[in-house]
Amino acid sequence: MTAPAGVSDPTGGNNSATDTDTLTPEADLSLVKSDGKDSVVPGTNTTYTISVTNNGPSTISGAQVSDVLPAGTTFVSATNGATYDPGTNTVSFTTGTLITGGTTSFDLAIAIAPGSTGTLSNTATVAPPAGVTDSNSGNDSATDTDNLTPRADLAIAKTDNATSAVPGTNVTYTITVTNNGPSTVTGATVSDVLPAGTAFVSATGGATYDGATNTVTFTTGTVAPSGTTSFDLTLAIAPGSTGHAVEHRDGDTAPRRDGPDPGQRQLHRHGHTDAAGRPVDHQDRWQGRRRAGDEHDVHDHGDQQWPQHCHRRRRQRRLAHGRHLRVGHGRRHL
Ligand SMILES: [Ca+2]
Ligand SMILES: [Ca+2]
Ligand SMILES: [Ca+2]
Repeated sequence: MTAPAGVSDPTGGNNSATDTDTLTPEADLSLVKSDGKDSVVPGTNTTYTISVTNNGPSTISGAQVSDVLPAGTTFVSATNGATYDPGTNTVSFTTGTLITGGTTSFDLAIAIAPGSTGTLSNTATVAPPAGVTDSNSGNDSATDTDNLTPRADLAIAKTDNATSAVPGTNVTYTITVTNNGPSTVTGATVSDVLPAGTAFVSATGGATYDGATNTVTFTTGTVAPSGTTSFDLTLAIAPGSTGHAVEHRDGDTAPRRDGPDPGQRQLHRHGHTDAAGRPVDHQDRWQGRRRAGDEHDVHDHGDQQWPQHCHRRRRQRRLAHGRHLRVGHGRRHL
């Protein structure tokens, strides 16, 4: 400030003044988080996209996002420089510079434990850089919640480890349930309707027999993916049994027998394992009447995944005491 011409200012020291303000950047940061789903399957992964937006008014740089992984999950991967600290079980992400209206994001993949139940909630939170005030804290966190919907491919196999049975004796089947995942299961039920000409003797593993329905029922405990559980079922074969049964097996469908069907015996299987534990996709077996002196055809057709491929046809004559005399041709490819 300077006095007009002709005016003297006796005190020059008070003719200038400076106002200094500390700049206090202010930005409303907001965060959204979603995996785009309402339900997820235990034993699989899910991937969240976590986005931060600067709603202004100031430009910011270096906002911090943190995400503590929920119980029952494990870190798989993250993009855009986000890091995982096992010590704190936390994923951290630092934004670059965000002008007003600017957005940045990263993806976070986690694995959900196969035995998880209920819901899965995962929260991420953004905090402004040091010296920046967030004028609205109500949008700094976001939680994605999914229903956990277990899914499991159950498979069943049943074998007595024999290809023939003698009337008047007992036969013991081992019935094995396999969980091919991805989720853990508890309390799967196996039911086995006993075929005509047999009587229940015993069962292991807590399996029970209901005489009214002629059905054996077995309930599994907890079976993790790739896990198996089994029980043994012993039946008595009626001494005069000349019948036969048609047995169907398909994946995890409970074994079913139909019959007897006079004069023949059929066995039709899908998706079981052979006596050596190898998977067999398909097997058909047909036998004629099984009385001493009768001839009957046996036709086996198996597609065995590793490595056998078997096709066999033979003609046999049944002798006394359950023995067979081969009277026909046979061929077998391995
Ligand atoms: Ca905010
Ligand atoms: Ca979701
Ligand atoms: Ca199945």
